[in-house]
Order: sequence, then structure tokens, then C-alpha cells
Amino acid sequence: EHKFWATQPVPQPGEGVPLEEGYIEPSKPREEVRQEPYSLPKDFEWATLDINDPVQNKEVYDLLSLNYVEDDHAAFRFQYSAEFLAWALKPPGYHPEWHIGVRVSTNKKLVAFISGVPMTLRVRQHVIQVSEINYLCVHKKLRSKRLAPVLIKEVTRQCHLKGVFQAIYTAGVVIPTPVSVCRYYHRSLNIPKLVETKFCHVPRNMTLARMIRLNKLPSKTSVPGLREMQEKDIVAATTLFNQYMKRFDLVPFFTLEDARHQFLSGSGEGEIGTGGVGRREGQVTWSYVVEEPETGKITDFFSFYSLPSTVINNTTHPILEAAYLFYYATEVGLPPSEDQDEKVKKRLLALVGDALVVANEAKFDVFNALTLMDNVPILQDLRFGVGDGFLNFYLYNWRTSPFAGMNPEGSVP
Ligand code: YNC
Ligand code: MG
Repeated sequence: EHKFWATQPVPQPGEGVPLEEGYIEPSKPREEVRQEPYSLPKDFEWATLDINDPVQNKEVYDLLSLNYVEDDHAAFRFQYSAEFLAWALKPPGYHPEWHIGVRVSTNKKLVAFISGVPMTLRVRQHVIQVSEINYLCVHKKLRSKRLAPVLIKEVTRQCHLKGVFQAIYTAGVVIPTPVSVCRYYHRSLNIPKLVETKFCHVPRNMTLARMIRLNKLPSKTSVPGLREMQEKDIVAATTLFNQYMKRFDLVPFFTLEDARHQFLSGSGEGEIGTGGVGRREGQVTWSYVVEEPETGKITDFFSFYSLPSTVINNTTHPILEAAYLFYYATEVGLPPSEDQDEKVKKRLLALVGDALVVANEAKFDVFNALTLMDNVPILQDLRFGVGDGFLNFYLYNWRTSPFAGMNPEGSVP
């Protein structure tokens, strides 16, 4: 069935729930790691992509723009911006060697890519160093030639050479063996455009005008003390983040540098338009904190990022501007306990409700969220609709039981 995945240290179909959590295959000393790159078919060669070089960054951008993930109907394709790729591929401690390309030997054209970035991950009670694998892409003309397994083996080798033996990754496809599956939800912002691009449709018994009215958002945010996150907030926001994440079982751990990178480095330079809403040139992330007016204490934050999609074969609307809910935290959720769930829901309705207002003012067309963290209880009230996309989560070389509680209602097809 899965000729490649059957050979890899991942839980195999039918293995059942593991008795013990932990690695599948032990780590090796550096000298026991294979020292030569895996062989590519003739006419192709390996390349390390230097994302600091605008030319090479643009090569990755061009490959992904035309060949990366599409929806099931081939109507939309992710269009990660060059700024997004620079942000995502260069977190603190990143390894240039984990940005791996395949070029045509004769003309050096980039035809495939895979990347890893280092992260600290907590899987239940275990804290492990992993690489987060993303942007696996093979040019459309080279599909089904078993190039993907070679890319995966090569990035694995490069991770091993840096002493990293576990990985986390997500994919739309189901392969051995997901630890969790989430569903995409969508909150319409620009209804006329979403209808014109067939992202959504006007249901029977509904008119376009009524749909617009029902989804109308205020132009001003509602939470007192809400403002853009700044450098001076990083210590408070990082503490809040790491505390809040104790509510969940599969989470990153952020140092101050990590949090600064994740929440601030993609937010662009200079001021946003009046009122703190709008968009800067090349802005990738939007991060907001709540500063308690009386005390100056940071009590909450939220963030989202910009990931447009190409609208395939649409010249009137070539790009769909999509915002994706990223991390958030609120001190209402602390200390983590189930009794907090109602209070958390109420607070998140206000916070994520304001995220919608900010995204709408920044001219996004749609706001997306997954059925993870504390999202599920707020999606309906905030007028998110269920999407047809799923996102499977995977761990490489780590056995653990599935995260059933992570996504109660939303995830079941
Ligand atoms: C996928 N997405 O099952 P079997 S997500 C992993 N993730 O192997 P070929 C995938 N494996 O089943 P093609 C996969 N898609 O025979 C396919 N596979 O065992 C497996 N699409 O290879 C597949 N990007 O080269 C099969 O297939 C084998 O030419 C077939 O290439 C696949 O970034 C692909 O969706 C995805 O560009 C490159 O279709 C191509 O079709 C493409 O014949 C559009 O491959 C873009 C797209 C994937 C986005 C992502 C996460 C990737 C994770 C990879 C696994 C990482 C493991 C951990 C490594 C580090 C370990 C350490 C330490
Ligand atoms: Mg192939």
C-alpha cells in the first residue's frame, strides 16, 4: 500500500494504541549518520537554498506559487509570499542546510523543494527537539516519479546530521499515521468577492444583500486596551503563551526569541494606519495584546497571519486574501482547568471577534481557523462555516496515542 512509508519510523496501520510513548528508532551519533546525499535521478542535482538571497527566495516563491497545495476542486492554490517564506523558514536557530532544493542539472531550474525548521515541541509530558517539515513540493511535470521519498530521506539525513531525530508535519493527505486531524472553518468577510470566486455561494432562501448584512462587522474593535503587540510586550506575551499552552497536549515551547520571531518579526516596519488597523507593505503577521487600562498588565493576546491563495483561472479576482488564526492566550484560562472553559469561551468570543474586525479593516476576504486549541466552541457564534479541507498532523519517529480530545466535534467527517 505505502511502499515508502512502510519503511519509515512512523506508526504503521493496524499497530493499535501504543503501550509506551517515545521514540521508535534510537538517535545515532553524527559519525553513524549517512554522510553522502541520497542519489537523485540523472539530470537532477541537490541545492541548498539561501532564503536570505532575494533571488533564491524568489525561486522558491515561484515554484510554490505554481505547484504547491490546491483544494480538492483545483479552484484555489496557496500563494505564500516571499516575505512569508522568509519569516517561516528563518526562525531563531534555523539551519540553511534544511532548506533543500532539486535543480535541473543543465539549466539549474528549481523543480522541487522541502524544508525543515527547528522547534521545541511538547508532546504530552515529553519535551523534544524536532524539526517542523513543510513546503514539500515537486513541479507538476515531475509528479508520481517517487521524487518525494528522496526529498524526505534527504531532509531526514540533514536533520540527523544536526542531532534531530524527531519531526512534526501536517498534510491534507492521509498517510501512516495521523496523530490528530483538524478541519478548516471559514469566516466570510468580503461576501461579494467570495461569491464571485465561488469560494462560497448564496444559499437558497437567502439573498446576497441579506448575507452581507448578516456577516457585517463593526469598524472598531470592542475589547478595552486592545492594541498592536510591541517589543516591550514580548516577555509578558511569551509567559502568557507558554502558560496558556499547558491546556493542550501537542504544543510548541517558545523562548523570548522564538516568540519575538513568531509574533513580531513578520509584522513589518513602521506605523499602521490610524486606529491601529490596516496593513503594511509585505506584512505577514498581525499580533495584538490587551493591556489592562488601569494596571498596564498584559492579560491577553491574539495573532493571525496572511496567506493568500491564487484563484485558479479567474482574471477578475486573481488573488483571495485569506487570514489564518494563529496563536492566542488569555489569563482567563489560567491555571488550566476545565472549570475555566465557559469563561475562556466568553473571552475568546471577544478576542477573536476583534481579530475579525482587524482582518476586515485590513481588507482580508476571508478569515480561516482550524478545529484546534479552544477554537471549536467559538466558531459557530462568530459565524464561521465548516470547510471541506482537513489537516492531518503527524509525528516522525515518535509513538504516542492519538489526541482525541484535541478536536471534539469539528473533526469528524
Ligand atoms: C505528503 N504530503 O504517500 P507511499 S505537506 C508525505 N507528505 O509514498 P511521488 C507524501 N508523504 O504512500 P508526487 C505526501 N504526498 O508510496 C505524497 N507522499 O509510501 C508520499 N503536491 O511520491 C506518498 N505538498 O514523488 C508516496 O509523489 C510517495 O510526485 C509518492 O510528490 C508528492 O509539506 C508531492 O501537496 C506532495 O508537490 C511532493 O504531489 C507532490 O505526487 C506535490 O511519486 C502539491 O510520497 C504540494 C503538496 C505537500 C504539503 C508538507 C509536509 C511534508 C511532510 C513530509 C514528511 C516529513 C517526514 C519527517 C522528515 C524529517 C525527519 C527527521 C528528523
Ligand atoms: Mg515524483
